[in-house]
Amino acid sequence: MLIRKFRKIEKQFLIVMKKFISIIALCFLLSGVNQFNAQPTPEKDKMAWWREARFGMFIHFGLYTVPSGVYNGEMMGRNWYAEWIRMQGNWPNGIPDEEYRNFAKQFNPKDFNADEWIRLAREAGMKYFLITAKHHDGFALWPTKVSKYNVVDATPFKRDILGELASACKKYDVKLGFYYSHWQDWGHEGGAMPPWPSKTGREPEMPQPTKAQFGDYWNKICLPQVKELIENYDPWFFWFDTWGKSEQITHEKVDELIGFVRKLSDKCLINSRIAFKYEGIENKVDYLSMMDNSFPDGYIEKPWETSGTMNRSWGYHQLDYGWKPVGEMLRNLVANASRNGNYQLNIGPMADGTFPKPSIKRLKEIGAWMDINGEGIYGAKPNPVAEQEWGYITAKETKKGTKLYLFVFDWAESGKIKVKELLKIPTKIQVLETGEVLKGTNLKDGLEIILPEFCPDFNCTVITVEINK
Ligand code: FHN
Repeated sequence: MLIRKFRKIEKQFLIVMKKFISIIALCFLLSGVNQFNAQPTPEKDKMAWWREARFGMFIHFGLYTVPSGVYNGEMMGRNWYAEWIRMQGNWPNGIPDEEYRNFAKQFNPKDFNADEWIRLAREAGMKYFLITAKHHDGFALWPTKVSKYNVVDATPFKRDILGELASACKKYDVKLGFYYSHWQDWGHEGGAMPPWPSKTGREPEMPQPTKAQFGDYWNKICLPQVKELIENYDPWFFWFDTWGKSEQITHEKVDELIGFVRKLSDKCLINSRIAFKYEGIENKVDYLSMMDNSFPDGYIEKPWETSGTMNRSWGYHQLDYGWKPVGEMLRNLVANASRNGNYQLNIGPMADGTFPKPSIKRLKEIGAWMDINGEGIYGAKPNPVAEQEWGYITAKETKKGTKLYLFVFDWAESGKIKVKELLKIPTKIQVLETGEVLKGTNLKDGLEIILPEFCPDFNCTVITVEINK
């Protein structure tokens, strides 16, 4: 009797142990044991789509689009940011407020077609779309109920631009997000003004609102507008914009705004530029925003992005001919992806509502490249080996092991490249675009690959390296 009881207990113990061992084994497998999958990230969080996407479109569109960088025949001063013409046109005094507001009467982008904008973004391989719902000038691209300074009430256009874009985003499965200037607002009483004087010391001092005035603006304009944007359009993310020392955006205000968004939406992401020089902000927001056109030179663990211009201005500037070559923008995208970051490429649509031709051309070229090579970008993990001289690397886990994507930007005259620190033996090396199979040799400090005789793409040729577990 006693023996039978003991056997039963022993059997149960063995079952429990077996289960325990298989759970441990599974954990071990999932945690990854080789060089490439050492840090798997559970992607069941609200950041999953954002990490997967890697590439988005940024749009600066508003009243500043009417003068497009030129006021009374004079190009605006100080810098190329055409959305700053209210302050930098009529240099160094800025355009008188009343005159600037009058641009609303001319704001009539008759050829605006939300479907076309989003289709162009989609065809360029962009998975999300970010637009200036309200920039520093305070003008809103939707019929906000808390101010008449908006596209429906103040312009002959009278269409809810954000509403139309929200529908197009749904149609093309592109995630919508809003830029919202919560700090500077030159169009509403109590909104902060630029923190002049700056380095040049030439600019006139801007009178700043008192704490009470800013508090009033915050409660009557900023918070209600953020609420409207969430309730009307259900955005996937916000891109707030603080970039300098601000007396107004205190830590309390930042915390309040973060809490406010979190309460209204459980999916809406928040970027780090909601604050400036706020220690620990990375633990309160969802992703980090670099400064304009800033590209870090290494891996960053927290999800991050760089917003970059296609020429020098964000808003359309009729005299900005400094269009970047496609290769440069591809390099930005790929470098960021290989270092765990996203890239948000800006377009400044023109006053008629269409994209400038040089930007359409570039979007199409990028799209053609992404059609073939995008598999090494979307959902790819950052570079698991060393940084390389000739380009960048991303990685994907496959059933058999790992697939590395080598983005070769600098085509070596020697006809070969070395993948430093890659010591695994590859099962296949291939050019992604042409399918050409390449030869590789394992050296003691890396894998040497013989490049194809003809370079398939001088912007960036992608080579895949498959490695079994
Ligand atoms: O002042 C703005 C500028 O106009 C533009 O919107 C950029 C985009 O990153 N953000 C601010 C400057 O960093």
